[in-house]
Amino acid sequence: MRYDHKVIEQKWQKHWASRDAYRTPVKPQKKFYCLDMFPYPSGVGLHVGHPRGYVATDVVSRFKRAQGFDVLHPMGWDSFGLPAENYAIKTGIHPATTTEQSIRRFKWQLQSMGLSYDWEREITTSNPDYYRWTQWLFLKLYEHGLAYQKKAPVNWCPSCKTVLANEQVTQGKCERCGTMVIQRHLKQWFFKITEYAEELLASLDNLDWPEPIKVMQRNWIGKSVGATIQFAVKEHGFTVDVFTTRPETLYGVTYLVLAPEHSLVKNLITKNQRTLVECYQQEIKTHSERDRQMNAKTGVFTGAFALHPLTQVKLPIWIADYVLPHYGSGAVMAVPAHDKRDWEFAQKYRLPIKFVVETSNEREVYTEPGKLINSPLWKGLHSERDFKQIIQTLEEQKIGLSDTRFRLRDWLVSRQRYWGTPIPIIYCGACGVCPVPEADLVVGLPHDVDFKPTGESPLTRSKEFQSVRCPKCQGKARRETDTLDTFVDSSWYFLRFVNPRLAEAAFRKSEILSWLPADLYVGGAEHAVLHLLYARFITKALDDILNLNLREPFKKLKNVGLILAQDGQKMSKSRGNVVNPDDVILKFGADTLRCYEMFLGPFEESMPWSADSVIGLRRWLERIWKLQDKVVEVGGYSPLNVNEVVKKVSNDIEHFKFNTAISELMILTSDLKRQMEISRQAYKTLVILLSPFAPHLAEELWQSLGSKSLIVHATWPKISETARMRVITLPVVIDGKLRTTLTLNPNLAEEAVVDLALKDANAKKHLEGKKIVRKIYVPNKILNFLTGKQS
Ligand code: ANZ
Ligand code: ZN
Repeated sequence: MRYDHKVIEQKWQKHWASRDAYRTPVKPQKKFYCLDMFPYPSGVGLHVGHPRGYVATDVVSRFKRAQGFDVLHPMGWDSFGLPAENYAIKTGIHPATTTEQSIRRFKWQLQSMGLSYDWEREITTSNPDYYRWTQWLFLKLYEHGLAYQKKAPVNWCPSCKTVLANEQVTQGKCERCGTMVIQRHLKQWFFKITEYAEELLASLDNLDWPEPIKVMQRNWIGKSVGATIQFAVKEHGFTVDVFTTRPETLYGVTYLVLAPEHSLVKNLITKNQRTLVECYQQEIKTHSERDRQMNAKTGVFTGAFALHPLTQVKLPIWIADYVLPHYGSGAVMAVPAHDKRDWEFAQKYRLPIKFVVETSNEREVYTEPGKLINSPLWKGLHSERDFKQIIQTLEEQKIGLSDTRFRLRDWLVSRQRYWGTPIPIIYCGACGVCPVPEADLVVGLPHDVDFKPTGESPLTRSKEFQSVRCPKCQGKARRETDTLDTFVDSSWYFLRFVNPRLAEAAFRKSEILSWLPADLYVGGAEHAVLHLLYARFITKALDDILNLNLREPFKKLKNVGLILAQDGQKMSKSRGNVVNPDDVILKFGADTLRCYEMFLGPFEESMPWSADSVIGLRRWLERIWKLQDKVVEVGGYSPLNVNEVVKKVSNDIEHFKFNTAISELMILTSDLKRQMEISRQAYKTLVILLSPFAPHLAEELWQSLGSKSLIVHATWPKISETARMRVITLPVVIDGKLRTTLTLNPNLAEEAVVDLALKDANAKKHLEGKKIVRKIYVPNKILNFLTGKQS
């Protein structure tokens, strides 16, 4: 019989579905929540890179089920977002239509890989029964002061008349038309993630996450410990606060710099400098924050001076692009001798430079720690070691306070877009900003809307959507027309999987802990910061609001490496190097695709696709298929090290070393292939170890071995149990020389033992052309042959 993957795979996929083989247990005893980052269902379908992570979580899910865990392994669709909307703008096809088609295609592709998702729990973020609860989440945050409105700069293309996401701005220009993008200030909604900055940072330490991801999150949160120091501006009678991480360099300050947007600037400028300063402020408005940090520094003098708090020296106050308005206090004490940016700026505008940390070369900026000099208050102190003491003196002298700042900003969640969750807010002329009452949810996204970009939210063009009664006074009011960032949709979906069909709440509080935190979360490293940080924040916020007893959503995180094209490039439609999983499945089968993707190399590394290796994996599965014919009911070869193999494969799966798990199984396969007869038990072990990787083939073989139940419900071999499998190693000696060993059942009869020995390849070689004149068999000890010349 031929290994016909098409027949086998379709047969078992149907069978598993009809038997609900992957239904999640309702009341888990020993839970394992195995989660994939749910995909955005794009129009082009999956390429072979996508399933790598999905196959890995599938292998782990099957392995855990076999080990007796109750597994939650769900899948869903992150289906709101820009690509569908942009496609709709281009083609006129409604995003709801394209989204539905894409989901159907994605789902079909995933199902054809035999992934063991519980499809009963499928969720779609663009469905009202999901986004109703995203709106509920917004209301909860609003109610607890964690959602608020303020004016914020947005990227604005004056030609397209639209707001652009940062990703749509390249080198300051609009991605579509090339016009220079400007910054406009619009009222926007924010989530107060900064309130959780300290905890988001601190609890990273206890997570089983890849270190590079933790480092990226730490940098993104960007905690800086230092001091805020006050500088008096005598003639105006106020002070300028500056935040510094190097308070010990205070004696080296030679000027101050404010962000051009700083609110004090207008009070500071002298008559002579007014025009210059105002022109500069206008110019800066067109520069993005990134440009301001990258490009050569520019600035202008305000005409005003501040007093040095220790020396009373007059310090000129400048404004410059390199000082950002939303970090620290938006003002800097410049120490050109010890800060690179200040050094460049001082060189350019001929400002004084004063060294206060000892260096051997005062012609260059010195940013390292060292002994303090020219600092009367801190004679002989060290800039780093005596940091605390230095801040203490500042506090005693009442010129500064110990201070900690974070780089993290609040999360801007409103979008002037159509294809997203409507923000559940109503504006009333009399009552102001009113949250939609929970009972009035869902605020449905209207279908017939002109979503052409004009800069306004498309929903403003739906009068029907906008006009509403005020929930407080019943007067005429209007709805918020912005929609939520899709990262809000994905910031809580892992909670919805617990009760995905629940109609009266987002989840049942009492059931959250029966599954969460997710024991394993797998996805691409591109989500290192935003998604993972938002999900952590929302979990903490919901815990504070609802007492969920859950501080972190994902216990263990693994990042899947990319699959590159055969040429080593990224797979992309435009390069024409995309390998489609459907083709591979058609030709070689889903099991081959799955095994190949797991065998490819270390899970977290990028690897090029190799068509040849795919064939190699297919051949391996064929060899396993053919081994069926060698299985005997009684006796037969049983490898001695089978216990070791079980141990190794289990360990490798546990540690995401799928490639070495498979090579271990390949070695076992070769070992079995060398034998004439193999024991049923040995073959069964191979089949079950294979089953997480190649479930269809394993199920087929399992059934042909006469099993009554499904392999997907079978128990993983226990390591101790296989150790007790009674086998012995019997040395075979030919003419006084050890020529081979046999692994066999100790109860085998003498004829059977001799028979096995005569079929052994090594023994055969040494008996070739010879006549056996005597054989001595000592049961369980030795088999001896003496030969004579063949006559
Ligand atoms: C004096 C000084 C001396 C500084 C020195 C550095 C080195 P991090 O570590 O990123 O927190 N700074 C403060 N607010 C700023 C703003 N709004 N825009 C741009 N720069 C700002 O950096 C903190 C340092 O960045 C602060 O310490 C301040 O310069 C500058 F030898 O103060 B420092
Ligand atoms: Zn009202």
